[in-house]
Amino acid sequence: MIKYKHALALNPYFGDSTALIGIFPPTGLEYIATSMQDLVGKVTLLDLRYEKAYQDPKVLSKFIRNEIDLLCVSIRWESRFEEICDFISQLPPEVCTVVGGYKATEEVEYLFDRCPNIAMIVRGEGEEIIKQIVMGVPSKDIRGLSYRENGGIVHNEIHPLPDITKIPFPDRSLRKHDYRMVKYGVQISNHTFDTVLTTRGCPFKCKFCTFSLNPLGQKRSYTERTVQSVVEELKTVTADVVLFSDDNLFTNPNRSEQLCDLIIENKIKKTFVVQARIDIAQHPRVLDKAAKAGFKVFLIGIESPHDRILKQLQKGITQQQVRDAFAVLTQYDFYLHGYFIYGNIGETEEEMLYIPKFAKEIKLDSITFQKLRVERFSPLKEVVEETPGYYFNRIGGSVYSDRYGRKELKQIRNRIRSEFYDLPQVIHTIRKARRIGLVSGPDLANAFLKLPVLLYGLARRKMRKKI
Ligand code: B12
Ligand code: SF4
Repeated sequence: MIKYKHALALNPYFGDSTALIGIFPPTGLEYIATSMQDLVGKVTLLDLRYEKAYQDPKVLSKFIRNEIDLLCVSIRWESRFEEICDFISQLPPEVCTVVGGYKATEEVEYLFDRCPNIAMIVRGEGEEIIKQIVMGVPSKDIRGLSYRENGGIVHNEIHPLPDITKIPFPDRSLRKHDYRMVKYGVQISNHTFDTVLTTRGCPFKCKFCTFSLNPLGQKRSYTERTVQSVVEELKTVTADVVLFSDDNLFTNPNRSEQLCDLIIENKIKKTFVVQARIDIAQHPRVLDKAAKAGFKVFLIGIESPHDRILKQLQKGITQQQVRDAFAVLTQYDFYLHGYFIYGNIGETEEEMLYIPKFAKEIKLDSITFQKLRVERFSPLKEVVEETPGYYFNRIGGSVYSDRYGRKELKQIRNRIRSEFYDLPQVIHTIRKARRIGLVSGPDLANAFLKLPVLLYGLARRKMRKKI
């Protein structure tokens, strides 16, 4: 007997902030929709970024009232959290509403309080939990579930992490559209985008990072899918560009090599984007194969050019190792993007401003740099709390110090940006992106023609931030 006739899996995010750029599908929600699809009458997957009419909660509520008996919402980001709460609160209270996701797991009590229509919150990885919900297992027997009962909230014990070798990969046929790079309503590239997740967890223990800590503070054990199943999934992907959204695709270089071999053997022709550590430079054979298999963009966590700070962050690398790694990586025609953190404990302005110089010395094509942040379970939280003069205003927020407050760090950020992204660098970046096929000539011409719309969107966003 099927308990729910029609479940709606809803990605509630839309809008035009950086965090909401519509480029990648909601991977976690797609895993959930796929896991429950054989156990309910029908699943509809709705990504509000692409559903203008349903961005109006009244229109969406009408659809839900008419069609839906189980509403499943994914809340993943800190960004826009309050707007998402407002939006969910306006949806029909009579329809059973389950939410899950990284941010939902961090904010269980708050969400129940803020959104009276939420009936259940799934904490952590939800594939097995949602199956039990739709099969009608009593709430008290579902581990990982928080739910309302007799006017109170019950939190069941934690669910064991699911075995990712047994979880079905996202069923792309549930989607209604392709994912494209759209910014302020302007399509930046003709390419279509997708994500594939081949492992979960990361064995490293960098102090600032909560990637491999699930939002319950548990270390997510590093687990691999078989490379064969990854290739089976890739065969269902129609997008031109695929992000391997693993924390680090090269944690196990032998496996990465096998994956490249299989991609080549199966003639899968895509542009692959990967998140990596510099350690991959020690495996030139894997890099050769990665280049052949279509790996073109490497997103690499460098974090700092300074050994003292790298040590403090427990990154497990040194400046010299970064230099040696880039001497190897720049031999390939990869697009190399580096992530940095500034505003670290004890870091001086001069040290922060070395980031753009260093990034140019090692020949990075582009960089992003973020202020040091403290997450709920980040090991760094204690260090900040114990260091005189350093503080943070909220969990998930930036770390400031008496010497470097919001204003000072903003000025430093602007200087890092302008020193790295000078005109020659911008020209280099665009040329490289074009040469390796990330953007085409017509894409650039189109973006240029739509420049006024892009600038207007940017200005509106800045205004909104100031308010
Ligand atoms: C890949 C990735 C990205 C990709 C996006 C991929 C995508 N598909 O959207 C990119 C590179 C674009 C990205 C960007 C950003 N990211 Co990111 N990203 C990740 C990463 C590494 C993996 C996410 C993932 O695919 N996980 C695997 C899936 C299966 O897990 P999941 O999403 O958590 O879903 C499971 C559960 O949460 C739950 N679940 C989820 N939804 C629902 C719904 C229901 C109904 C139920 C029952 C269950 C459920 O079940 C799912 C299946 O197990 C995570 C870290 C991590 N290891 O999780 C950070 C992470 C999610 N990102 C984070 C951040 C901050 C960002 C940025 C804001 C960074 C920035 N400053 O620009 C941007 C903004 C993204 C945006 N909205 O556009 C934070 C979020 C923290 C927070 N509370 O806000 C994380 C947790 C990293 C961290 N600890 O800092 N990111
Ligand atoms: S920064 Fe990268 S390598 Fe370090 S723990 Fe996080 S995901 Fe792993």
